[in-house]
Amino acid sequence: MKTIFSPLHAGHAGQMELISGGLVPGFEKPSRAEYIRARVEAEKLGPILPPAEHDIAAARRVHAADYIDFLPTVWPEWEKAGRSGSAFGFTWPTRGLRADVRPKTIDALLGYYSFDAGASFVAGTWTAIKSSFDVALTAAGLVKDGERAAFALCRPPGHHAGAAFMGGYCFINNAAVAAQFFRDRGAAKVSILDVDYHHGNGTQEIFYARADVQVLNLHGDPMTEYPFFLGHADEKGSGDGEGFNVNYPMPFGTAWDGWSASLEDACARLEAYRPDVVVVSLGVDTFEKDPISQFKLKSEDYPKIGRRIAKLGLPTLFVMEGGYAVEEIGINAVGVLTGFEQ
Ligand code: Q9C
Ligand code: ZN
Repeated sequence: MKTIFSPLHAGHAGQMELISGGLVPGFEKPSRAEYIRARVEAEKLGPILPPAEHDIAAARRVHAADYIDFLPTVWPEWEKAGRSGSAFGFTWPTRGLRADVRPKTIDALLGYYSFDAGASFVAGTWTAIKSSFDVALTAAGLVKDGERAAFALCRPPGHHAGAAFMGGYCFINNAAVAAQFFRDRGAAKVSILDVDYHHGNGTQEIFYARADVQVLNLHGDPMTEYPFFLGHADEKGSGDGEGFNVNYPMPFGTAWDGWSASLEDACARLEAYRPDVVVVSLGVDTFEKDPISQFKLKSEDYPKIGRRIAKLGLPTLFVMEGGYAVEEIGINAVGVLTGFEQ
């Protein structure tokens, strides 16, 4: 299959994140995408092509217009305020506070448009976000035009970004944008299968009240795992969307046996839904050596994931999400793709 990749991701570098009592260099770093790109080449998965530029209007189909307009202003406003380092918020409108009044300073706006301090900006961040969006839409275009599958090597990732919030290393929800792109170009139904270790809270929020996009999420139980405040099994969709959101929270230590049982159930739900196309939010932070995760999948498990997804027999877009054991991220992500092609 073809891989779409942009070198512009590399400008999103050196950003800091808040974790375990300190400010540390972000785990979501450029080498992640470079390891994957190198492995695509080594495994001869197929050609690696640059993205075509797409109108940002496609992002407004799933995100609030004011949120999308805000993103390119962050770094310039941060510099105007005399700041350097990483731009992130430190105050959030939680229960009992006013989330309905849009504030006016950069510090307040960063809090207003995020749910954590995990999506910080540096000088090259907006360019990288836009390139990741272009990567997703270019790969989606290949699948729309008849390719069996394509790989959007997105960086930064997207599944924690909601209609009007960023967080968890995510700014624009690339998988959601791609799903909407398929809907806008003739697909009646789309399924998003999110296999990243963390719950895709942004994807769930975007499609929660919709029946035309089924969202299936396999992840660490939010009772004890980030992003904590969404992803429980009783979240099944609302209104028209009732029954079209499915969560599979799993405990720390889950290995292939438990994880693949959830995958099997999710695939059965997906087959019953009969979508025209599948978008896979492909995170490989389920890996046993991932530095921020608690599942126990092994490198030999990833091709099995790909084979099971291939058995669905549907056009498939793979969108890169998380995965932080940089040595093995390429082996595991490309393992899913080569397994799919077997
Ligand atoms: N102790 C993605 O995989 N920090 N985002 C978690 C865990 C944020 C993950 C801290 C993790 C975000 C796309
Ligand atoms: Zn993740």
